[in-house]
Amino acid sequence: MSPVKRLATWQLRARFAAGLSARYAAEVPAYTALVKVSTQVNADYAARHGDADRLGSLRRVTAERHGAIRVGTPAELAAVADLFAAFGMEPVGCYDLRSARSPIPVVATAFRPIEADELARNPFRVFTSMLATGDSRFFDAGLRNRVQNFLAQRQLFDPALLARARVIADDGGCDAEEAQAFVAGAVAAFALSREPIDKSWYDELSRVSAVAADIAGVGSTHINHLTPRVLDIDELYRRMSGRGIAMIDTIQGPPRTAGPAVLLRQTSFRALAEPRLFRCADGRITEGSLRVRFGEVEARGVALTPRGRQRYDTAMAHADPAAVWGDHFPATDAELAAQGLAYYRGGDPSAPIVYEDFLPASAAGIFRSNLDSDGSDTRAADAVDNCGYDAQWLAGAIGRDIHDPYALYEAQAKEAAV
Ligand code: OOG
Ligand code: NI
Repeated sequence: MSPVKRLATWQLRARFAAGLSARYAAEVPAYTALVKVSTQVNADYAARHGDADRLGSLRRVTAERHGAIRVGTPAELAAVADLFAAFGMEPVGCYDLRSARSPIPVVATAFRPIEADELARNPFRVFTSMLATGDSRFFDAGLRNRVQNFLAQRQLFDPALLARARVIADDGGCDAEEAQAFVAGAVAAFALSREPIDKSWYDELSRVSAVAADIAGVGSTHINHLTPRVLDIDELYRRMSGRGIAMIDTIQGPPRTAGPAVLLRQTSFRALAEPRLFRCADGRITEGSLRVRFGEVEARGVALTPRGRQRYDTAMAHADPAAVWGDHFPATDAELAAQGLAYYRGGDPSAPIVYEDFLPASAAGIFRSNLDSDGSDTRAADAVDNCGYDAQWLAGAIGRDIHDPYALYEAQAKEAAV
């Protein structure tokens, strides 16, 4: 008997990311253009820069994606955690987007691999937001009840898929012949639903917040964007604009500077409205459209220490961060390392540790720039938070540790440079 071929979780993760990408490409044409332009930008950059792989191999960067999903309850988030564990993706960090300058009623974490070798094999990550139904600045008691009842009745994942995921996570992989059905089931769970949407319910939630409607106005969750990584995001922005694709006004995150790239820069564009079915109050089904999916691209730099992050926040609080950047950041990796501002493997300035996480201000900006309407969310800006969502709460709610990103970078920095 020939030995059964086994696939490790990282191989399942790579297939999962590729499967989601293939499906998204089939459904969102602008994504196909984005991936094509990103691949060209990366190849051109690598041809011109001998050190193009200082932030990861070209193979890793070209395959690299992050996705985003949104769920409604701690139970749904726990189910997501079970599913993603089968792909070697664990929750890292807590992002409270209610405290953004223009608040969004979600708290979020990012599921991703946490070990350096796992990241190098395939770094697929998914920014996962949960609706903050406990926040009375957005949801009064009556609406909260109705939202929670609605959410309690839906099922985002087939229980058999989750059961399978738990076994795979425990075993660290599965047989190749099982893998295909498992990955296909996971990919299908994040497809945009064709089920008719209850129009009056969706509209009512939209008046509270477009995010609330996107999460709790429908019966399923979906990947709302899938983001390739580029080595030169300014060039990508120019080329996409040149193709007539209207990008948002800015590149979010740190400004372009002459020194080492830090953290994460991102920009996005709105996808086209897609046809959807609606069920009206009289039971009639009508055809309408919603714009819920979009395109985004990112460039990653070195991870900053808490000290570096403080400098970053100070620079970003300035009206023109690029103008004051040099007051806060030195111009070389050697100085960033010497001043303890950024992480390097074994302290070696030629071995930057890539920032693998997200930025709350950019995330909130991306949410906002891609939602129809939505003045109403700003109501939370000046009211007091009363419901105590934080990393500890989130960990308790899903029954798993939420990794502290700084602890992960510290651990990598202690490893010897290779
Ligand atoms: C998530 C937005 C956050 C990012 O790249 O910062 C995000 C969402 O729109 O659901 O993906
Ligand atoms: Ni994103």
